[in-house]
This record gives sequence, structure tokens and C-alpha cells, in this order.
Amino acid sequence: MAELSDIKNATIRAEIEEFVTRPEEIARNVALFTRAHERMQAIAAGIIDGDDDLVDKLTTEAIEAGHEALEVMDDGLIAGMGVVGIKFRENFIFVPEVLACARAMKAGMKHIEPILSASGVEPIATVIMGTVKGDLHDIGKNLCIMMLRGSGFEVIDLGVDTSADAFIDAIETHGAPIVGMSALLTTTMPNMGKTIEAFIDAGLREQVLVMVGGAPVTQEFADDMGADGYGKDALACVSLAKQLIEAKRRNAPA
Ligand code: B12
Repeated sequence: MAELSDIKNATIRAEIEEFVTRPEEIARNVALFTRAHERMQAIAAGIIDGDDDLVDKLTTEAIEAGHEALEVMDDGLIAGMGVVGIKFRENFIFVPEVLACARAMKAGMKHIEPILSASGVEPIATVIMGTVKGDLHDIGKNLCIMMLRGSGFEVIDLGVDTSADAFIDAIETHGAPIVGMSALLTTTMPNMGKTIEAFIDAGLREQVLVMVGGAPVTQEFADDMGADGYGKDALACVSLAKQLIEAKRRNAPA
């Protein structure tokens, strides 16, 4: 089994040692970072430090050196943000520091976006994506959007704090068959269900497939609110969108 001392990057080692206390989180992070390439460890350390210039530079170098965009996303950017999340939860850092980390995350995402979003094929379908009302978290939603675009979906991004009416307007304007909602707060998760109810009231529920995601969202919660699917990460978001659209087309009257 991997040990903390096997992690090459000194910042990552020190961060785990000092701030991660739950045994399962120590094990997960040690396994993740011992497996991750040293360049990815350095990117993650840059995210944790909230150093957007460094992440900008290291991400550019990693892509130029031939690392896959997905590797940079998972083992560098998201892995770093995972440690930030733990420090925030345990009150070791606060909103201003997390904002700096989010800025660093965006500095890295800027370089992987053109790669992940480039598909060059006829759009499979249009997906409306937004973070629900009251919620300002958009990093995960934006990663899902990059992956969807790269997999051939056209995506209309409604941004954050999206009202049910804004979702409804977008569905009607674009005739989109799929809506994806993101929520990161337990207090805003119910707004997903409320938005689905608004679709029912607007007579749109039959024509639109709803997928949901975000760190606190579970399959069970998705089922309870009447969503058509739940995805745990950006890859799952893409396979879910494909699965939903294929099933819809199979079941459509000839
Ligand atoms: C970054 C961050 C912030 C940044 C957000 C910046 C931004 N532009 O997004 C800032 C500083 C603004 C912020 C603010 C707040 N935050 Co905050 N934040 C985080 C943090 C550390 C990371 C979130 C993140 O980006 N993760 C990385 C991405 C890649 O992961 P993800 O979002 O889960 O997305 C992936 C999957 O979930 C999935 N996915 C996401 N969306 C969708 C959608 C679909 C359709 C599908 C299929 C899949 C999918 O795919 C994504 C990619 O793999 C989390 C900690 C955590 N563990 O999540 C806290 C966290 C979410 N925040 C929290 C809190 C409390 C707040 C504040 C209330 C703090 C405050 N006192 O003001 C405010 C709320 C502001 C608001 N109204 O929204 C809490 C929520 C606790 C709870 N029980 O609800 C958390 C969990 C931290 C904690 N305490 O543990 N936050």
C-alpha cells in the first residue's frame, strides 16, 4: 500500500499531513497523488496554494509536454481542489482563500477547455446546463460543459444562480431535449426538484430529459426528485447525456 512518504511533491505531502485527518481521505489522497505524475502533483499544489500564475504556467507546460487534458483535469486540477474542499470544510481556510483556489482552477481550465471542447462533428443534441437558483458554484458544471462539447453536444450555458424560468425560457428558445442542473449546496439541492416541478407546470416535462449532479447529489436524491439521471463526474455526465438521448430517439414514434 502506498505511503505518504511515497508522494514526491513536498507541498502535497505537507498538506495531507497537516490538514487531512479522516483515515479514508488520507488513504484516497495518498493513493491518488502517488499515482499522479509529478507535473500533476505540482499543478494540484498550485491549486491548493491559490497560485493562478503558477497553475497557468504548469498547465501550459503539461499540455505541451504531451499530457492528456483529462489527466490534467483529474490528477491535477480536481485532485488539488479536493484538498481545498477538505481544508474549507475543516475551517483551515475560508471563502477568500477558496476564491483564490477557484481562480487558479480557472487558470488551468482555460488551457484544457479548447482541447476538451473540440469535437468538430455534427452536434448530437443541444444540452441546457446551469447551476440552480441560489448556488454560485460553477467549476464542476463548467468541466461537464467542456466534456459535453468535446463529445459532440451543443451546450447552452445558463451560468450560476439559474431560476426555473431561465431554464424554461432556454428549453423553449433552443428546443433542447436535455437539461443538466448542478448544485453544490445542500440548501440549493431542493431547487433542482422545484425546477422539475416548474417544467411540469409549464407542460414541458414530457419533452425534456433532466440530468442532475454536483458533490452532494446522489442517485437516490435524483430518483426522489424525479430526474431522469444522475452523474457523479464530468465523464458520467457525458455518458448519461448520450444514454438519455439514445433512449429518447429509440422510443420516439417512427
Ligand atoms: C470552490 C468552492 C467555492 C467557491 C466557488 C467558486 C466557483 N466559481 O465555483 C466559493 C468560494 C465562491 C464558494 C462559496 C460558498 N461555498 Co463553496 N465550495 C467550494 C469547494 C471547495 C469546491 C467545489 C468545486 O469546485 N469542486 C470541484 C468540482 C470539479 O467538483 P464538483 O463541483 O463536485 O463537480 C463535479 C461533479 O459533482 C459533477 N457535476 C457537477 N455538476 C454536475 C451537473 C450534472 C448534470 C452532472 C451529470 C454532473 C455534475 O461533475 C463535476 C466534474 O467532475 C466545495 C468543497 C467540495 N468538497 O465540493 C465547497 C462547498 C461546496 N462550499 C460550501 C459552502 C458552505 C459555501 C458557502 C455557503 C460559504 C460561505 N459561507 O459563504 C458559499 C456559497 C455561495 C453560493 N451561494 O453558492 C460547502 C457546502 C456545504 C453544504 N452542506 O452545503 C462545501 C461542500 C465546503 C464545505 N464546507 O465542506 N465555494
